[in-house]
Amino acid sequence: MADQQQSSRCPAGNESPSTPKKRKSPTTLDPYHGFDQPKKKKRGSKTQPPTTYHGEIVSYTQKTMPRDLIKYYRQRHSYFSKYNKGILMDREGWFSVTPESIAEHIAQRCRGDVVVIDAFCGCGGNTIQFALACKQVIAIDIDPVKLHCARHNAKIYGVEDRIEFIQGSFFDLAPYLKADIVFLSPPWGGPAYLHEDMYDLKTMMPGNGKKIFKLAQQITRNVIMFMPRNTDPNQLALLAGKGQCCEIERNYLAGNLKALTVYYGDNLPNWQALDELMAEEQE
Ligand code: MGP
Ligand code: SAH
Repeated sequence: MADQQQSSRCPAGNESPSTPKKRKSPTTLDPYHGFDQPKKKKRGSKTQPPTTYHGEIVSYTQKTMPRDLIKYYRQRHSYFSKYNKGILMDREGWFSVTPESIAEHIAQRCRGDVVVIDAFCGCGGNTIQFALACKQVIAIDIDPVKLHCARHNAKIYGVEDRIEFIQGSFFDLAPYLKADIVFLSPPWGGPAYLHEDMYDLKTMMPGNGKKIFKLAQQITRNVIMFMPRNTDPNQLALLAGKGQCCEIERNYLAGNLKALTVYYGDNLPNWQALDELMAEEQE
């Protein structure tokens, strides 16, 4: 079945249809610091040691993949169509990456001469698609391992020259940034986000979803949030503010609901772009 995106246009306040692994804070701004080249294969040894960066495995195989992440490994080509070209992802990257067709759809809704901040870029699933559709991307991640993977993956897609990678916390960097659109896909607290019937924005890590949204709104009113599929839609609508609209889009992959994307702002939702894109996607 083809990937589908469903949208609901909902006024604020109305009923609408619809912990990341802690790492020591980085001591250097050089995302290549500590890069461990894969060791040369010893004569007679059968298995190649995995590629690591700062001691983290960034290149898993079916054999080295932890059992709890095997379901993600099976979906590898839906995350990156160029997976076989040497895509790198660390453990958290595997269960957080936005599937390529969904990332492409979101980016195409923003396409044009615009600068986009990907405030929590991870291994680059969204960053790469924004770079393919938009003028420039500012890709931020607190974790140097993620930035290393994202930069490497962007090279595979030939878009690294349109991305400025910044290592740091979005909370610290936000007051200094300018852009037309801010995209937010923060950690949801790991795959356990589905344990609750309804995901509460307040439990979003780091901090609180509302706080992250308000910070992004100080950069631009055009904010996109990538959210768990079980998020309370009322909470999402209320973020838009009294009398304001937002759009809650359900993102499907092969018929399975994967996530919600919420569009807020003066230029988003862009209904005309959405209508054009839906027509293109149905062709
Ligand atoms: P999932 O529900 O953990 O896995 O994540 P799966 O196998 O796709 O779902 P299943 O129910 O079909 O088995 C679904 C999607 O949500 C992932 O592909 C990611 O795009 C996104 N996602 C998941 N997590 C845990 C996070 C997260 O912490 N942060 C962000 N930004 N995205 C996440
Ligand atoms: N959209 C991404 C996945 C994002 S996962 C993709 O498609 O690949 C969320 C990311 O937020 C993780 O990589 C984590 O390292 C990062 N992160 C956590 N706290 C952060 C902070 N305070 N500032 C910036 N990035 C942060």
